[in-house]
Amino acid sequence: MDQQEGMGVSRRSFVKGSTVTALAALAASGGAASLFGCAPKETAEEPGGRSDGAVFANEVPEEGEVIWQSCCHCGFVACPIKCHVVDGTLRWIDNDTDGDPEFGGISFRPCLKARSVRKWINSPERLKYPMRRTGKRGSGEFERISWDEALDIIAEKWTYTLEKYGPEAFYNCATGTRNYPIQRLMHLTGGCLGTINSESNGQIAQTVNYLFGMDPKNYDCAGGLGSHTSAVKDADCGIFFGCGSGESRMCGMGEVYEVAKAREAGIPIAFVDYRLGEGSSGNPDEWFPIYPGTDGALASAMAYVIISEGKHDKGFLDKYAVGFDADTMPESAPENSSYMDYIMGTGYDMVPKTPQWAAPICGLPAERIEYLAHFITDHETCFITQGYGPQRHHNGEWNAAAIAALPVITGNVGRAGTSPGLNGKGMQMSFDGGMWNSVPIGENPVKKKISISGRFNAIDHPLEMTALTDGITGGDKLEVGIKFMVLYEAGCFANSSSDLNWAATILEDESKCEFILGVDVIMSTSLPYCDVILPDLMYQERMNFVSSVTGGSAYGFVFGKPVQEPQFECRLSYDWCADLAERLGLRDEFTEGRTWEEWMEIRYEEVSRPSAPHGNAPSFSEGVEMGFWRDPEPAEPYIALQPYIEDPEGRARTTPSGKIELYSERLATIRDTWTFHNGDRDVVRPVPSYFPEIEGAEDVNDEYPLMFATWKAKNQFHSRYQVIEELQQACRHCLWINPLDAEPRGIENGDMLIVRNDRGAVRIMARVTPRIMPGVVGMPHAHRREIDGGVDVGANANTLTGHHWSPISKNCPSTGSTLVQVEKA
Ligand SMILES: Nc1nc2c(c(=O)[nH]1)N[C@H]1C(S)=C(S)[C@@H](COP(=O)(O)OP(=O)(O)OC[C@H]3O[C@@H](n4cnc5c(=O)[nH]c(N)nc54)[C@H](O)[C@@H]3O)O[C@H]1N2
Ligand SMILES: Nc1nc2c(c(=O)[nH]1)N[C@H]1C(S)=C(S)[C@@H](COP(=O)(O)OP(=O)(O)OC[C@H]3O[C@@H](n4cnc5c(=O)[nH]c(N)nc54)[C@H](O)[C@@H]3O)O[C@H]1N2
Ligand SMILES: [Mo]
Repeated sequence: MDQQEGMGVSRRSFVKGSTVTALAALAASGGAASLFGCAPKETAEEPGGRSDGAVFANEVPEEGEVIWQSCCHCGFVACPIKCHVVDGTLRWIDNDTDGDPEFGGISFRPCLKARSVRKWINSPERLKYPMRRTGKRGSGEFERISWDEALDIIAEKWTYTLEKYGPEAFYNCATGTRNYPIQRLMHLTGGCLGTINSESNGQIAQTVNYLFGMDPKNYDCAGGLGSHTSAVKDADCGIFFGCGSGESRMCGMGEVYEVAKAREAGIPIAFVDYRLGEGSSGNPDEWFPIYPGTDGALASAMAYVIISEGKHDKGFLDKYAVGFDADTMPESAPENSSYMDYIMGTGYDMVPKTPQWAAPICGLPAERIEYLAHFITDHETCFITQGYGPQRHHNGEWNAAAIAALPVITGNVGRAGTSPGLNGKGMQMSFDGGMWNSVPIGENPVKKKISISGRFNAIDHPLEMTALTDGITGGDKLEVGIKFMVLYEAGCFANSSSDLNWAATILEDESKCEFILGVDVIMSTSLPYCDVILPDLMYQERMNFVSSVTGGSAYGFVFGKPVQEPQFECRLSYDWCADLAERLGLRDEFTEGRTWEEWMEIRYEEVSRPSAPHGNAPSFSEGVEMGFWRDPEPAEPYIALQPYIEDPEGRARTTPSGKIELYSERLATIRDTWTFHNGDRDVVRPVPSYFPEIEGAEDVNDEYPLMFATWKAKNQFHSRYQVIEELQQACRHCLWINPLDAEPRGIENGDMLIVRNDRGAVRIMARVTPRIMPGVVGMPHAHRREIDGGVDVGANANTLTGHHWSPISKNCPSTGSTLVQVEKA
């Protein structure tokens, strides 16, 4: 595939723009360096492609200077990479080859993405200069400006917005953590509208809150995190619901390794997913396919089998939980409203949740549902966990809760070999709001927060948004919409949002969000909607201290030093934020007289070093000298809720009852007081249960007969690494479709398809495979959106996904809750 074609953002639309065309022509004539990747590469590759310093497999590479860095990408995983720098350029990347025998001699092995980051850092696609938009929003027409000009514009818009609309009009649209320098500056000028939940785990975080109680300090449940996956080694069996760790935690010492070790030791493991992904290493015997969004039905039916056979752990439930049956109901609860009433059909909808009830809903035969229930009860200890797939749905809170109820009713909680049905994680040390360190962001004077999926709503119709309708926290309603938005390392308009054609109409209207600043490293799909663009350094080009390593049982710290000097006019964001702070009269308050490196040291010594479990972490200066420090003492896996199980009074949960709440009075209040967007399709119950998602298994129809779902591709991290052509070739962006669905449509492997619904259409290649259930089609998310004749020929999944908020967290489903039709292009 031609790289120019593949990377297209908008290469086509950029080149249309007159300014850019002129600049591209200039660059082509050899006159000027290109602004970004729309113009030929400065140093053209020679035939054989070696001018960029590539090291070939059979060459003995020049050692150069070794600088440790980390990949920093897979969520709670950050693989160390050993960078070899020759003549000031990152030339090749090695992994940690000093594997400690304690860890079976296996090193911290990064996947191919991390090892090829050289191609990204040195990519001609990199943003090079600050730019100002010259055409309409979305047109992709920009002109180069100086840093001074860019910062002057930003400062002027900042002051204007603050004076005209106040701090609530500011919004930092960043994925996951927001511990960025720009956030600190916003807090210093009066604050900004905040965000609750994340696109990663917003729904399960709410489930955890109501079921187990958030424990922000101890963090054992915050964000939907269960025990370390390595705890599976002490289990007799395991069930993984929608865990894509074979793709999403690929590190050599990560979760995949932990699961593989457990299997080698003979621990049987079942995977529940609508597709046979790498998580189950392609072993179909362990695959339990169910329709997307129906985990709640499956788990409820498993609970029915367990309870009707008397295999639930009544002693555990009476001691540690409320609401399982009439014996532990809170006073406010009406009769017949326990979890058991829901499951046995003696309350709520009066339907017994038998395997026969669930089978047609989730598509798994009743015998297989019984098998899974017995799989838990026939074993002494079952490690029950879920990835983030099941919860990223319109009914996601309920899928997550119904799964998490299974370990609770069987007493598989808080002891060796268990996880409370929540997402696993790897060893890591305290990270204070982000896995990599940054400056402290301080307190946000604005207390109001919107759900992360509410940002387009808060641009479009903010004054309609209230606490009881839209889950605003920290206030009753919004007073003003988002007027000044920063997309800092955020694919806000592509990956982390849904229904992009709708979102585009909102961003195109300049009277709504008046100023959008984009800070990125390449021309992402979102940047054409920005008014000013700033080129950032990549992680590996800055001091980058990371306190989490593999996702498995091994861990350490990477004290990354910049591998290269900044290229072109790319700048460290802390530095330009300080210059911006100066224009706003706040330089000293912003920097407190410190450099970025000094902040790193302070944050390490104050926050991270003390959190190392064996108290043996090196000092910052020692660490920088070493580059990479691993804890020589192997750590025992962390078991979620263990403190509570061992000391239920002393370490009570943060729920109102202090216990695990299978019946939640707080949820009953939400049900009774909130107004829901989706009428009776938005169900809130005080007990873990199932309800059908919008555009889910129960809504398929003649027009849109296929469920559409998405996952994380192993060759990219969301949209990141897409600039590396080889990774894209190794794992093509395809629509998985079962032969039973392909055949009647005349579709064969490799055919180009159109996937469409009322929201949009994408063009993508067919991958006909029995590894996806009939009735479901799917593809990795986060490909570049590129509209051509009304069709997204880049095939970004979110051109198709619906903006159906889940009832409690008001998060968008994005992973599923979408129906489509598929035809040959
Ligand atoms: N290679 C790579 N790794 C990544 C990322 C990446 O983009 N690329 N992203 C990182 C980030 S930010 C995150 S949040 C994590 C997420 O990592 P995971 O928790 O693994 O999340 P997903 O891949 O979204 O979904 C996991 C699995 O759930 C399945 N699934 C989807 N819907 C359902 C459902 O309703 N029921 C069931 N049973 N299964 C379902 C999907 O097919 C997928 O196999 O990954 C991180 N790691
Ligand atoms: N359909 C569907 N949608 C989903 C999901 C799904 O499973 N399915 N998953 C959701 C999840 S879990 C997540 S976390 C979101 C992720 O969504 P995003 O966070 O929007 O995805 P990324 O592609 O990681 O985008 C971040 C941007 O950061 C830029 N970037 C990379 N490195 C740097 C850097 O060093 N500095 C700066 N300034 N910028 C940088 C990238 O070029 C990119 O434009 O997507 C969500 N959306
Ligand atoms: Mo995520």
